[in-house]
Amino acid sequence: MSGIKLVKSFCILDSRGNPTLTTFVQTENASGSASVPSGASTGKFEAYELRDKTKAFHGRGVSKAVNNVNNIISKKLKGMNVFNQEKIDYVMKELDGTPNKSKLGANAILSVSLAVARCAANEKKVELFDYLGGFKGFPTPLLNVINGGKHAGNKMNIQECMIIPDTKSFNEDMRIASETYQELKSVIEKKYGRTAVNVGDEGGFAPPVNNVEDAFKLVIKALDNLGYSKKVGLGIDAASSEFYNKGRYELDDKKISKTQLLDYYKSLSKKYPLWSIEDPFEENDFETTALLNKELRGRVQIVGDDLLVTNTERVLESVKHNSCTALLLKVNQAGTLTEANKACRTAQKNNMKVVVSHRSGETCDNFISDLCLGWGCSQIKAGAPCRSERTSKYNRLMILEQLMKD
Ligand code: 2PG
Ligand code: MG
Repeated sequence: MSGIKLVKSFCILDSRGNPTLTTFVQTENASGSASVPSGASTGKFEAYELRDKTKAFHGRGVSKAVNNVNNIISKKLKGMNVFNQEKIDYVMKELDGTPNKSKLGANAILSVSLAVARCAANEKKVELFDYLGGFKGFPTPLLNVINGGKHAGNKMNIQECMIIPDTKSFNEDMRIASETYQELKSVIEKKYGRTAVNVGDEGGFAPPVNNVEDAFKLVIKALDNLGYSKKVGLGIDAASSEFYNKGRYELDDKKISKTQLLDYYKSLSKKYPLWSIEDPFEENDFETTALLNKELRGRVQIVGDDLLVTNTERVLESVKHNSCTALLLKVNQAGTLTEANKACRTAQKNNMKVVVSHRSGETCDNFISDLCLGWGCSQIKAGAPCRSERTSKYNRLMILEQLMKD
């Protein structure tokens, strides 16, 4: 038994310059801290992010959430065994008492939940991934190299165009990713000029492309120049709820039906080496997602993000319909480590892959890298191989792989 002595939260800024929380948990012998990320294209069914909605920080302040940790949660957790993650998460969930953590805020609760795990690992003097379940292999990275949708100022509605290097080593994957990223920069600069190599929220470029095919062509040119076309697949996050409006999808200046959108994905998968599609249809549509999955079965991974929101019931709904072959796992969609773990295990038990994911608003906290190893998740999506809040996740895994080889 190692009792919690102190729980203390602070307001810091995330990668978009918006406030978020970092929380410290202390026992007699150890301490641990964690910071929470924040999404822009958030799913309707995610746990609730508590914001002050006052003049400070344009309404995005987190002082209520910080106070909830320091004045309410901390009192309840004092003396509790830091190794009893499930009980601690349960107590916070009960203390909140709402179905979506809207009273205390999922951001407040998650910051404590993650810091408790870090403190417990430090108390045991083991690496976080060991504490979370032990090493189970390195993931394949999905790197968002061209940003669109809510994360950029261009006209591409599809939010993310990703490269998926898939060699036998994580460091080799990252070398390919880094080289491709730099080559892509030259390709974009040649075609669109110097101003087009500015980057979006996740570190990917945001050139003035009109659609995802324009983006694919740029990436394929970069891969061809380097001779990597055979080693690297493409992925998209359509984040389609963002361009869904009253039964139609407003894609590339056209209003199309779900059937037309399905045909569009099919044609993309025939023309390009497309390995993964995330949120192809809006966040309630398990059925059309299942239709697409059936049509592309085995060839293209179908990932549920806004559709599944790291929620066990929604994962089971997907299993029932056969909608997704992979769960996108974001700890802040669930609000506690225990609930995220349950969604993860449910997906894995049902033969789904799990893609551990960052948010578009991030900090340099790399908790998710350890989580990916400890929970045996086969993929990680953490943005471009650029900007420290993105590379901190990849770098942790690069170092661990190099260490394990020595
Ligand atoms: C997504 C994420 C992360 P956001 O949609 O998958 O890339 O974006 O954090 O804005 O929801
Ligand atoms: Mg997404």
